[in-house]
Amino acid sequence: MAVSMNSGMVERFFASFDQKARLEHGVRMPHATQMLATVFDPSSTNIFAPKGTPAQSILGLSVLVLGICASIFLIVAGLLLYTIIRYRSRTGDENSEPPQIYGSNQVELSWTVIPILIIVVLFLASARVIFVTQKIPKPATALDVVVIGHQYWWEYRYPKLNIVTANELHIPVSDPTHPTPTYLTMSSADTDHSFWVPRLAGKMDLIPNKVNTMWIDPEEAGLYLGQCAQYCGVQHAKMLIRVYADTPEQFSAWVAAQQHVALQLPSATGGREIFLRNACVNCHAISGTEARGIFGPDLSHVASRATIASGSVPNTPENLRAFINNPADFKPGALMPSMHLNEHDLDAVTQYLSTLR
Ligand code: HEC
Ligand SMILES: [Cu+2]
Repeated sequence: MAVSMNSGMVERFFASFDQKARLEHGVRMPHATQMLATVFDPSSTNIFAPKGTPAQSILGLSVLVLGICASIFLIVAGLLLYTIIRYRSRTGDENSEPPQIYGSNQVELSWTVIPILIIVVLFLASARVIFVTQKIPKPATALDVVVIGHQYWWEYRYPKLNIVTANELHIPVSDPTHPTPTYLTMSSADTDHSFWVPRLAGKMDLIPNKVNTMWIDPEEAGLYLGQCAQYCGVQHAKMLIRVYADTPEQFSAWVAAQQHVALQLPSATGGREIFLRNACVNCHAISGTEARGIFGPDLSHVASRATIASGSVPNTPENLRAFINNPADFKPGALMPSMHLNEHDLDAVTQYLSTLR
């Protein structure tokens, strides 16, 4: 059967890598290097380049499972190949049936006992990883973050630090000698989501009315990318995750900036008033103003984020303006309606939001 893929589809497929690489590196690379970069780039989502304890145990388990499966495949395929070649039909064969053998205790015992042993090994190895990743005591130095999944964005609350933000999770890097892991308490506002940052840990589901927990401890500062890994609606694919593992200095600077009440620059008064006059306030919160909506991302420090719309769009003034004008241009099916602002109001609101660092 022929695989039908027109050139448009191929282009769009590559364009998705292109966009990802541009977000990661801020530059546009040629397609072929990009493909390779997404496979080998340490800042991509490569499960073979773990940078945290849970991801490392999972890689260990994966290698064991892949190793066992590869050996089974080689033995079975090898025996099959041998039999096919050794007992192929030859000229001069007498076309009679070979002797029939019924029942062999040795053979039956071996194909029962060996698979059971393999399953027991796989079971014990998996159980060990589950215990290692779940049942460890939480150190006093741990940071607590509440993660709430929304169609199609992530809400992050830092209860002890009094910070609410969206889509870009900032956590401290965890030095193995003085671990500062981050404990995530996860739930959902609507449907099932799944938090998956492959280089840091396995997947954890976010389920309405149920609280799940997981922890991450990036050992190297930098940006770790992830993706909602549970189909949650039309824009599930653009529900991306960005985890920034900050050095202690970067992290305290970020915390201090986020704890400030949103800026009220005199130059942005016009845009602020338009924002507060519109239905934006029903869905968005901006600290220090009457805007207290919780249906959409907190915008108090939206300009401090590198991306908008859950990691799917670089946060430039042009993109911000175009997104406010019609979110569906970027995320068809996103739960923010087009607000039909006129050109003047659009410019003013964009200018205001761009000051919210
Ligand atoms: C009905 C609720 C609703 C209204 C009204 C609304 N928004 Fe939104 N907004 C959302 C939701 C939901 C998202 C998240 C979209 C996504 O990423 O899937 C969002 C995302 C955004 C973002 C991107 C934030 C980020 O960090 O990704 C900006 C900026 C924004 N809205 C500005 C506005 C402005 C300005 C107005 C008023 C003109 C407005 N919104 C009105 C619900 C709303
Ligand atoms: Cu989701």
